[in-house]
Amino acid sequence: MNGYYLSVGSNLPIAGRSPAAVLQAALEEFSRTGAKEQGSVEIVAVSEIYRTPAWPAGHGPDYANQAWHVRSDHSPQRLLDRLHALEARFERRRAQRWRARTLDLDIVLATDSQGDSLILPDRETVSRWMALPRAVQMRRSPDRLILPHPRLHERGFVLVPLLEIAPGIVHPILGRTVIELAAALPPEETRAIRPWQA
Ligand code: A4P
Ligand code: MG
Repeated sequence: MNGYYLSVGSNLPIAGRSPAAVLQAALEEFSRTGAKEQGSVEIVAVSEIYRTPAWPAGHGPDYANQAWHVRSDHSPQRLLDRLHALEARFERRRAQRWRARTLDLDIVLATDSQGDSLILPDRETVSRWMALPRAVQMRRSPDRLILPHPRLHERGFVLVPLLEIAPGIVHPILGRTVIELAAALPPEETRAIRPWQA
């Protein structure tokens, strides 16, 4: 069994449902279809839903963001395929990088059955994606699964929810825990993040 930590986000309503309601519906659908498909998927923990300003600043309405911890015997690629199918059921359209979206499901960290963090496809490739300058990030997106997610350590909207459910998980390239990564963020990355209901 692998452990998967997902960062889930939405900043467009569907059929009158708010982004937070979209995340709740996606979680229900994910648990329901998990039971029907081959291989098991178990939801271990789910964070609060947070309201986060769109990143980069000015790219659309606030997001609802949440972290999910899932245990599964799916390979990382098989799980990602399922997440893409779920995004499609929630009317996700892929057009331009970082544009507003109804549902985005990213795998940000994965652990093997021993609890050790996975690196995919290899350390060198992940390090290269992590080092990509901002202007190039905007133009290029990976055509294969990269783990940990190359931008995980930079983003308040990922780390704040993750902190609730995975504080001690170690980033296998940076050698730092989620607590340490969150503490190292510049204050402006987290200042405006608050619980969705507040
Ligand atoms: N891919 C590679 N590695 C992964 C991974 N670990 N998890 C591939 C998920 N997908 C991965 O992703 C592009 C390609 O990356 C896919 O083909 C997949 O196989 P995508 O979901 O089609 O495109 P995207 O969502 O634009 O890219 P990505 O990387 O998910 O975007 P970001 O960088 O995560 O930005 N602001 C706030 N406040 N909250 C947000 O949630 N999200 C984004 C999305 C921008 N701004 C945001 C938020
Ligand atoms: Mg994505």
